[in-house]
Amino acid sequence: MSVASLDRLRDRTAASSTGVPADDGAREAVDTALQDRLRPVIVRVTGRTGVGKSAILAILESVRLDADGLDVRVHEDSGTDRTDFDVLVYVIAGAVSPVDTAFLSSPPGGASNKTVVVLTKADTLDDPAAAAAAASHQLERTVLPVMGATAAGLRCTGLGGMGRSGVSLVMADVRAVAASAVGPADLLTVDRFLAADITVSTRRREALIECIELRGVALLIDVLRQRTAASDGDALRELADATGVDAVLAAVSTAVSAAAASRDADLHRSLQQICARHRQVRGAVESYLASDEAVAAEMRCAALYLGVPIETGSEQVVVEQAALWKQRAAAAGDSGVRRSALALCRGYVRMLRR
Ligand SMILES: Nc1nc2c(ncn2[C@@H]2O[C@H](COP(=O)(O)OP(=O)(O)O)[C@@H](O)[C@H]2O)c(=O)[nH]1
Ligand SMILES: [Mg+2]
Repeated sequence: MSVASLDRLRDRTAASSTGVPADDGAREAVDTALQDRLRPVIVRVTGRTGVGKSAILAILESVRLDADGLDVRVHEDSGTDRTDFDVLVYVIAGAVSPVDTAFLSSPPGGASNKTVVVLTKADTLDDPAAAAAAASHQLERTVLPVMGATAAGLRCTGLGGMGRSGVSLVMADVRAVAASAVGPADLLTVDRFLAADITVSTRRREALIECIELRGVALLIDVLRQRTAASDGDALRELADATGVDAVLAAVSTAVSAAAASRDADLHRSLQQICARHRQVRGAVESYLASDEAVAAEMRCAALYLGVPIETGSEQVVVEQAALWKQRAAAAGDSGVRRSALALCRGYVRMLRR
């Protein structure tokens, strides 16, 4: 949605109400609805103290989340404040606690599609996939396992790597450890690793752990030993894959896009209510709602709501889609489905006219 068409709506509303004091309310209502539409998308990272939220926050801050042109703000809190948000990333570590269950059974903003649950510190678990599956079962929603600190260490400066306290990952040291006699028994605990009799200094080994955790170091050593020709980039990419961070980013990204798209649905709903209350702005609002942009936005919201793609292609494809959604609207029992099917039908018809 371009800001220009929203500006046009604001201007038209202002023009239609100039000099009529009773219309200040209408103009303010439209302004508020537009401000709500354009405010930044808030991603709230929540969970108990010490679960590892800060690493998850660092990961989310290291990427550009697409919010259809809106700013995205990510912040962290411990679940007690009631600030408004668009997307909730709930972080757990280890076993699910009753606090987690209670929080997630009635998350503050409702709708579970706004919530992504992650099980971090996966590097400390023997079987992260099994632990995540157990947590998913308990919480009755998908729980994504992630090695938060390792992924954050890899991301802070791209794949170059930078630990929490700004220590960067020295691949030469990782290679030196891989070339040494360090064995699986030395990688069981941090103490054992630091005590191992190898040439890489203790301080340097600590820096590696600081950056990507012991498990990250162990995984990198494995990769380098198994694929001796692997470049630093290849090895780091493989470690990044093992952290599970991609699935977390994909889930958050989907939730952010959905939040951005639902802003249009909210805007259109507010505008319709404003129209019903204030006759003087009806013309301006209706002409906006009939614009190509607004019809396309409604279509995107509807496609998202119904979980279907928007088909593009030949005129015939578009005609078929328009007919199909008209039919589905007529057959729909549920009013949300009917409204969305109609929006899709209208959208396809509009595509034909362009
Ligand atoms: N092993 C491991 N430790 C982690 C991970 N994430 C965080 N930690 C550690 O857990 C502790 C609490 O982390 P922090 O992010 O500050 O927790 P917060 O209170 O939820 O923000 C710190 O000592 C972190 O180093 C992780 O993925 N793996
Ligand atoms: Mg923190």
